[in-house]
Amino acid sequence: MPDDSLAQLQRGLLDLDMEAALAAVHNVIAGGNQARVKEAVDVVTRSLEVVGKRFQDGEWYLAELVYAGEIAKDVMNALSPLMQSGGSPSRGTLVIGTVAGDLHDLGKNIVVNFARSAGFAVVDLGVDVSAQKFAAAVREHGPAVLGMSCLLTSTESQLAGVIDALKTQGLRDKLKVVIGGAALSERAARDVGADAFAPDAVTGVDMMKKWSAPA
Ligand code: B1M
Repeated sequence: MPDDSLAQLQRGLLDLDMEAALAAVHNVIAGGNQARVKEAVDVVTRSLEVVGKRFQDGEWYLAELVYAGEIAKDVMNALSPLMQSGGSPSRGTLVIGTVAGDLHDLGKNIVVNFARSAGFAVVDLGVDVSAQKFAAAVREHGPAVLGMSCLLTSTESQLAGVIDALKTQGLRDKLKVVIGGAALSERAARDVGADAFAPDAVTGVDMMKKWSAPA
């Protein structure tokens, strides 16, 4: 019988059916196939684009956006252990968080999982992280890379605030800064003085690998 778990996962997310989505993801996990795990992450990402479009077009309201986010979070939490298949950290440290005022974390969490899997020690500061908290974590952990996630146009200015705080404290030259998230672009990276914009988690972690010592 063909395995339609990924189609079922997509239907679960877009029909707001938590039970169906979780049953589908558990089938994927039970299969133990790493490539299918990556495909499942892609299905979640693509489905959330549809969710965002429905919200933007007024077809769905905040309640639906919130619930779709909760389903996606539970699905990603289930997949998370399988996304961290790497060995012991050897590439240095990544400090990462979502900027102040922004509570979106699904994309950041994917970056965290991929980075751990690639051998980075990751310090995840969570969401709604102030410039001072980013700077304090950089001072404390001395990372090779600082990653910031930002999904809201209204919080884009926070990125420059963090980089200013790093400069003021003499920390900016000691690390690379990468930004990512739906609100951003390469232009945003140039404008705020980041080293790079990552359109997706794989590209972001590939950049980090190039910047850091080889594993
Ligand atoms: Co909100 N939301 N949301 N939301 N939400 C967006 C972002 C929006 C585009 C939807 C829309 O209108 N089309 C819109 C922002 C518009 C704008 O500012 N331009 C929006 C809005 C308006 C809002 C609220 C203001 C709604 C309201 O309250 N009226 C509110 C804000 C709350 C707040 O943060 N203060 C809000 C709330 C929420 C939920 C909490 C309900 C939920 C988030 C749940 C959670 O994250 N735990 C949610 C969701 C789910 C979305 C959408 C639908 C999906 C986001 C997502 O997780 N995508 C989103 C629509 C969209 O993005 N098209 C939307 C999947 C994820 C894997 O992708 O995060 O882009 P993404 O990450 C990718 C890459 O961008 C990249 O790698 C990831 C994987 O490849 N990446 C990095 C991300 N960070 C990176 C960091 C890196 C490198 C790469 O290095 C550091």
